[in-house]
Amino acid sequence: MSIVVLPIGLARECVEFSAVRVVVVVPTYNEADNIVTLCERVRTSLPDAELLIVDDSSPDGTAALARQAGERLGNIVVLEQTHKGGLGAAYRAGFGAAIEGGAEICIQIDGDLSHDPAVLPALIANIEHGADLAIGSRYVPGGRTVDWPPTRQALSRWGNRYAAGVLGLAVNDATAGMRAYSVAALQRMDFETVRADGYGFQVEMTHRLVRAGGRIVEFPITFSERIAGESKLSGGIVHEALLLVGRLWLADRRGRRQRRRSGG
Ligand SMILES: Nc1nc2c(ncn2[C@@H]2O[C@H](COP(=O)(O)OP(=O)(O)OP(=O)(O)O)[C@@H](O)[C@H]2O)c(=O)[nH]1
Ligand SMILES: [Mg+2]
Repeated sequence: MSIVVLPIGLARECVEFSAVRVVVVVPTYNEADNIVTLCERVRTSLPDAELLIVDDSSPDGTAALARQAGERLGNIVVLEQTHKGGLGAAYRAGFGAAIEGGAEICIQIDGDLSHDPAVLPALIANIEHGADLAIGSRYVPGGRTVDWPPTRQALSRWGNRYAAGVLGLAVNDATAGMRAYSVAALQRMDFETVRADGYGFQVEMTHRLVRAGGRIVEFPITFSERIAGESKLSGGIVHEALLLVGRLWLADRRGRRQRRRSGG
């Protein structure tokens, strides 16, 4: 496993963005109350980046609002899926389309304003300086969550400790939804075959990248509870993430045995 901790807090001025094609992938389901503000804030933070909204035909008209925002702000593409297929499917479709369009860095950010787009240049700066994945992390010094009830905080914090401990990830916030990936790393880790949805998707992606020898940086962020719209967190998503950790642990063990048998 190779995790290189690069200097965090790299300022926007360190990096010349104009040559790098950045696509910001935003999965949305019923985010009509948030999507326009999110588009405006991302555009302010990253004037040249493309925004790719992956919407699962939200009944509240999120996609139409995103398209209208695109007419005003420019460089916003809406990828409409036919049905609600979950977070993992939305990211797979979004990353695939971004790469096909020539992206060199893929960012992911939630559409509910829980993540502050002002942090995005710092995540990009870390990729520019050699990281394969820069995570906007709540659980490194300087990171925090605001307005989450204690039970939710405990579930997230201990869920992360469990996943990192069992899988040996050496990552503090493997479930984080605010990230930047280098496209070269995404291609190397074969992201289309990542199966999990919900928080599990983030954990499986992190595990894949660590096993592929990827370099990961965690950059401290403040995560705020959504103000508008409804959470899609369900018991099923938590259950999936717990089972996933077991599945990945077994796969690691099988891999180690096979390598031992073949003398590798
Ligand atoms: N395309 C798509 N987006 C989804 C789906 N489920 C959730 N999302 C979006 O993914 C992002 C994160 O989802 P949230 O509902 O905020 O879920 P969460 O962050 O796990 O839960 P909270 O912290 O309680 O808000 C938001 O932008 C959602 O709109 C889905 O099935 N398809
Ligand atoms: Mg959320």
